[in-house]
Amino acid sequence: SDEFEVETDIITLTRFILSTQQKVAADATGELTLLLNSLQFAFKFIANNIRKAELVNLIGLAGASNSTGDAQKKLDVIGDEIFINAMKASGNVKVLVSEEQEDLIVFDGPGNYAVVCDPIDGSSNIDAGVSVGTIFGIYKLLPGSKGSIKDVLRPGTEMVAAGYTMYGASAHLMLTTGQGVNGFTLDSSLGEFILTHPNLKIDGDKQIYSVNEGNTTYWSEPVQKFFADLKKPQENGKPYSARYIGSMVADVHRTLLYGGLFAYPADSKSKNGKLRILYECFPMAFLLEQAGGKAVTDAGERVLDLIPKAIHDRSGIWLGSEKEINKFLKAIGKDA
Ligand code: AHM
Ligand code: MG
Repeated sequence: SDEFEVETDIITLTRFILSTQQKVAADATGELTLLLNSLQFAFKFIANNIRKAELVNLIGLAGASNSTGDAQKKLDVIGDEIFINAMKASGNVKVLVSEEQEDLIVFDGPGNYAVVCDPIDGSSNIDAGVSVGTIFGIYKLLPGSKGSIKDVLRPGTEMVAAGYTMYGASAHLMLTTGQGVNGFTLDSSLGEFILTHPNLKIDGDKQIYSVNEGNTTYWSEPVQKFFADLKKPQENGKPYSARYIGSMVADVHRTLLYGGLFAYPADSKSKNGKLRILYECFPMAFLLEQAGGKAVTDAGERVLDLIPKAIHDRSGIWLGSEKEINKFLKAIGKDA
């Protein structure tokens, strides 16, 4: 009621999914709804562990060990286990690809979906308290499939849903099922993700670039020139601002909210780029496009059109507002 300034009709993720379910053609059976529900449990569980981990690490640094003297499990291992267990328990996932697992996992039991994920992306940042996140994408199994690698070695255009959860001051979930992007924030006291960014569209007018400039010497000449030019005064008389967190989720999150461009190009050191096609590039490209932006490869091809040959394949990636990506396309001589 207004009297107490309390919003009493909030839209939780569960409510949102249930109310949009009918509109998602890929989810005529409601199975995707159940799967998204299992996913949100994994996100809450990981968020909870990340919050605790910082303290556990600090205690560890002070020379204490836990009661049994065991070394604490690393957070990427915990995140991976949480994710695998949640997907297995959902009963709707047949195939799982995780950055932490060399091979894909095919679960016994039922399931019509394949999930690809990076359970804790940016984990090298974690001890400094910098945001990390879980990136995920979902495919429906191919017709008649009992679950195989073919279900995931497909173009990103065939994903039915994708997104990420960023574990920052609060946990933020950005989700697309192909009908725009919706953002949710975890209210820890309620234990619910609340719709906070409905139908999010990327801002096209911010001059921000986000790239690891420490790699400049490894970049191709056009890439070096492209970024050098952003540092010169632009039409508005000002050069671009540089922002690089080094956690893809956090850098993409800022790009979605503030605009600009994020890139991890291939270079002479990482010949195929660094970021993984299936569970890093595809979900982010899907989100960006659904928010009105673009995501392309170093050659200027649409990222979602790539077809990975192996589950951990990599690609160079450029993503951001349409305006920024068109600028890059122009710079490499490709028509937007
Ligand atoms: P990870 O999956 O091993 O954590 O690596 C991926 C991360 C991304 O989050 C980030 O965009 C990139 O690596 C940063 O790499 P670099 O340190 O080379 O700039
Ligand atoms: Mg990663």
